[in-house]
Amino acid sequence: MLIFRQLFDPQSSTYSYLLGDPASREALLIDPVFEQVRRDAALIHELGLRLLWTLETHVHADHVTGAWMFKKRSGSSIALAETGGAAGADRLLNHGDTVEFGKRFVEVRATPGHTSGCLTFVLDDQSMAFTGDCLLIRGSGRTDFQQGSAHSMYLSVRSQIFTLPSSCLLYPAHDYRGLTVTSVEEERRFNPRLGGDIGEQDFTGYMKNLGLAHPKQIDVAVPANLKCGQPEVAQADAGEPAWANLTYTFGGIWEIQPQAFEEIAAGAQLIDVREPNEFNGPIGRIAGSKLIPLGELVARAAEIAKDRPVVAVCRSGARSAQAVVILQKAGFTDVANLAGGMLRWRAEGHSIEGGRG
Ligand SMILES: N[C@@H](CCC(=O)N[C@@H](CS)C(=O)NCC(=O)O)C(=O)O
Ligand SMILES: [Fe+2]
Repeated sequence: MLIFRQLFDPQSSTYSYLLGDPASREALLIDPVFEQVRRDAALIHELGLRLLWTLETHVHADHVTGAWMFKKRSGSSIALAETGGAAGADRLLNHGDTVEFGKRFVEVRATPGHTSGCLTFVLDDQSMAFTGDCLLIRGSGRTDFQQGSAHSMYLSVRSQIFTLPSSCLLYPAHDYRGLTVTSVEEERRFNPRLGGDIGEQDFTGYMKNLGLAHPKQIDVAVPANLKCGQPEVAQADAGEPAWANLTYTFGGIWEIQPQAFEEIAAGAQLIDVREPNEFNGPIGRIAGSKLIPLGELVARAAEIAKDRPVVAVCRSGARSAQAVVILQKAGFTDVANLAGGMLRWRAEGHSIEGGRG
C-alpha cells in the first residue's frame, strides 16, 4: 500500500511527488517547488502524514526548490545527489542508496545526462520510478547546460530506466503538454528520441538541434538551488499572515480555528453570510457578527472596513469559504474562514447569541 499524489506547479510545469506509507504515516516529497510549499504542506497535514525527507532529482534550473522551506516549516530533512554540488543537505545520495519512509523505500539510481548529478528514484517494488529531467514523456531533458551530456543521458536511459520492468510507471519532473505519466514499455517503444532502434548518434544529433531558449529563471534558480532553496534573506514565515494564527487548506482557503478566533475577535470584523432566517434561527449567531447573506456580499462589500481583518462565518464553513474568495477578489487582504462554521463553534461550546438550546 502506498499513499501517492502528483502535484503540479503551473509556473514551471514541474511535478512534485508525495509518497507516504499508510501504516506509519511517514512520507517523502520528490522535487518540491518553493512557491507551492504552503499548498503541499496543507495536503501533507490533511492526509495526516509526517514529512521525513524532501528529495531532489537534480539541481533545477527553472524553479527554486522548496526543500529548505519544508525543513524550516515541517522539520523534514534534505537529501540530494552528492554529485550535484549543493550545500545545505542533510544527506548526500549516491547510486544504490535507499531512502526509507515507514516500511517503504525508494532506490537511488544515478542517471546523469540532463545534469551530471541527476538521480532517478525507483520505488521498492519497481512499480514506479521518478525520472526527474532524464526521461520525459515521449521526450527527454535537455543536455545543453549544467554539465549536460547527450552521451551520458543515452547510457542512463538505456541502462537504468529501460531495464526496469516494462509495466513500471514513469513519472517525470516536467511535462510541458500536461501529460502526467508513462511506462517503461511505452517509452521503450515510442520515445521519439530514445526508443525503438534509435542509436546513440541519432540521439546526440537530435539533442544538438533542440534549439531551446534557456529557462527564464535560470539565474535565480541555480544559485538558490545550490543552497537547497534557501533565499538570500532567509525568512521561513515570509508571506504568512501575521494578524492571527491561521491554517491554509489544500483547497486554497485561509481558515481560523474557533479558539484562535476568540483570541482576535475584538479586533476583527465577523461577517455572517447565512440567510436572515438562519441568522435569527435556532443555531444562533456569534455576538458582534454582521449579517450579509452570501448572495449580497459583492454588492455590499463597501460596508466592510478594509483596514481591519475580516472573518466570514456560515452554518458549516462552506458558504463562508466562498465569501473569503469573494472578499479577496474585492481587495480585502486579511480574510479568513471560521473553520467548521456555527456548527463547530457550538459543538466546541463557544458562546452563542440568540438561538435555542
Ligand atoms: N521555457 C522553460 C524552459 C524549461 C526548460 O528548459 N526545461 C528543461 C528542464 S529544467 C528541459 O529539459 N526541457 C526540455 C524541453 O523543453 O523539451 C522555462 O523558461 O522555464
Ligand atoms: Fe531540470
